[in-house]
Amino acid sequence: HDLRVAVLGVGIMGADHVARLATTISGARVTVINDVVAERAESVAGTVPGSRVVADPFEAIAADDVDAVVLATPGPAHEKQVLACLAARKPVLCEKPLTTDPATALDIVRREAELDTTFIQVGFMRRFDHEYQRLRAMVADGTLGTPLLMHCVHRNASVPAHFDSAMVIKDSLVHEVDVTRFILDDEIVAVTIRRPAPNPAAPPGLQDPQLALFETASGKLVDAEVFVTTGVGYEVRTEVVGELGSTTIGAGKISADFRAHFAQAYDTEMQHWVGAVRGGASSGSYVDGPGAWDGYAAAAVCAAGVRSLETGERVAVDMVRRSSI
Ligand code: ISE
Repeated sequence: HDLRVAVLGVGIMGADHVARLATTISGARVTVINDVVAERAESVAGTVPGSRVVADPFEAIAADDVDAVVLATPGPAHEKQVLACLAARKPVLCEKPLTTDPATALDIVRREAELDTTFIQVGFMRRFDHEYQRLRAMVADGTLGTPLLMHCVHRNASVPAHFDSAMVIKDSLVHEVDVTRFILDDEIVAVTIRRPAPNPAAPPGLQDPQLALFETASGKLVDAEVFVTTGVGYEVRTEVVGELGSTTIGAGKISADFRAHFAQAYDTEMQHWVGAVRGGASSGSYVDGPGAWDGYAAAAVCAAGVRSLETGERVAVDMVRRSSI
């Protein structure tokens, strides 16, 4: 039978996932919908025949008509909800960030490692974008030679009113953190965040834009502009500079927002996840993509980034070795 999916959190991202599961993805259907705003949950459930609203997120996770869970709730809610999925042995696609701090992310990595199966996939969907996959292949197959530098641009037309300067790092720049790890197959060991004069059109107190510099374990440097109040559109560019040449993806592509911009990536991510969950019981893994470790590494790098934003200093990334798990 189809995979029965609960979607927790049906704001912008979660509602998009519900629509995707209902119209685009094969082999799965939404049976349970949850949101802290009851009216929003009812409204979205009304668009999905056969789905029902469960008001409590933990009851939704444990429900008998739920095989797997998509978490699109706010970041601070992820820790307890992911742990509840592990306790119920329910595969979970957790939207980024895995959790909002390294310590809780590391605890989740360790708790999952105690189980006999991998349950957690993290929603770093750019890894499923065909352009990013082409770029990674060019690095992996040596077309560019030894990668030396990456230059990134990540622009939003606007962000929600509650967005603060730390969220520019933890909610937006986090994608460049994961893309760096994905493309270069390397860990980030230090972060420097610089604060240019803020955009006069940015809300008071929001440090926007920000300029990040990542240093990787093998000595590469990655710079990233993150600018979330452009008032223009959604734009993401990534250039890899190697010893034999350079390649840029995303140049000239501007969209209304991230859902439109990365629609193919979100669709491919969700279809691969459904396939992995449906086939996972025997393989010992319900994951086809970034997992809890990737969520922890991103949280550790973002924590260093927020520290650097506060101090103006270069901050070393504090994270355990993967071999210690
Ligand atoms: C959002 O959560 C995303 O994941 C988008 O990719 C990012 O551009 C946006 O700034 C975030 O708020």
